[in-house]
Amino acid sequence: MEESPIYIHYDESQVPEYILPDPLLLSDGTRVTDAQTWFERRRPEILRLFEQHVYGRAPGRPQGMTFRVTSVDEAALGGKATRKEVSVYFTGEDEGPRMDILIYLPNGRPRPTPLFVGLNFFGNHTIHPDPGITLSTQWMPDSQEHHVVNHRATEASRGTCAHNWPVERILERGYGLATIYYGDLDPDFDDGFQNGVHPLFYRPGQSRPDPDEWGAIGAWAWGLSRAMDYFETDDDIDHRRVAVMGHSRLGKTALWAGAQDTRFALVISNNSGCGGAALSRRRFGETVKAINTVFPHWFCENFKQYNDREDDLPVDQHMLLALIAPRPVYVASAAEDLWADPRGEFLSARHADAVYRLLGTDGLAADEMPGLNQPVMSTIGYHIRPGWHDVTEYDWERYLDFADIHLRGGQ
Ligand code: GTR
Repeated sequence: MEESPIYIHYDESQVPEYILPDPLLLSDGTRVTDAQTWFERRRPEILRLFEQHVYGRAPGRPQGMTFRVTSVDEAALGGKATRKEVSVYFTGEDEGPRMDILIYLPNGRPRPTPLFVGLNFFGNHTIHPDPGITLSTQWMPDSQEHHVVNHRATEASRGTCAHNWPVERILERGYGLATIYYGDLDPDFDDGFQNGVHPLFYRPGQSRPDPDEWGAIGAWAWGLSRAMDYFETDDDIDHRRVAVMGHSRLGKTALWAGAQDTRFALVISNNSGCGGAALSRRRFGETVKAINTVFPHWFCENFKQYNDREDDLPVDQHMLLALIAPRPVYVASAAEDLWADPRGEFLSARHADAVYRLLGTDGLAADEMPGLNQPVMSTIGYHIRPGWHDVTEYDWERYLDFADIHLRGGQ
């Protein structure tokens, strides 16, 4: 089949007219007017549609999964924190795939502690120069900036992502932080799903996921739920007040994790763009076809049917945010990150508002896109800041403010 070229526009006047699917209309045409119908009928319907057409179905918690606390230092970061490392053995066997969770908890604060959890791009040892963090031995993409040589981290990799993770500040404000290298779940390249966690769940004779089964984003999100399984067992962590956060592809992942797993009390999308918070039908910046071409392993196989056919999707990304309702969700954009379509991210939040209001919250307290650095702190939060695609100090300060309001009732 002749492939049409990938068409990208950054021009608001090029946004086609589109009609969004209505989150409050059941597939049989009935209007949803009460919370019970939302939770019992419409929410499950939308969840299935995202599984079938976008991210793929994921398995649940594997039987036999075990946790092992591999290190604890109660005087980490000059006494400010307790640092723990926990290995999650998905099959219960040491040789099988596992993920390693790094956790910092603030000392001198009441336990159990509310917590942020997020996947990281280059290994747990990159989020802080703390020499006590175990260096990842996993495959990762070669990188001069992160001192990854022959696909392995080196001692020089330590702390190379610290600017994205203000650990001391998070602790100071009374929160813990947990993080996991996303490559522990599935290394981020297209290998036909032979490595990572997918093969653990193949039926006899199956060698890659079915068209409606999970891709890489599904596996990364699944890992966040497995981390939550651990948090539920740790008396130092308040598993009822866990915020899941992610940037970019990991922002898409945080949204999908929060949409599926209602144990996450709050969800944060930093510059998640296409397949994250941004509306696909706008085709602004990165499009469905562009993302499926460059990253053929991120979504389920069925999603490729919507290349250049966004209007045929039975969902759009405002419905992903709606799945999180009534739990607080924060969408953050960056003004120069046009690839991620800031306006499309805002409009998604706008169009999720009806569901949030139906469920008795204040939804999104902004009809129009706010100006730069004017955060909206309603149950749906939103900001756009100046600058590029990145997680900055400004972003984190807003997430901490948002968590203070919605996880600790303003404290
Ligand atoms: C880009 C991709 C985006 C975003 C980003 C990232 O190349 O097109 O969808 O996920 O990567 O994760 O940094």
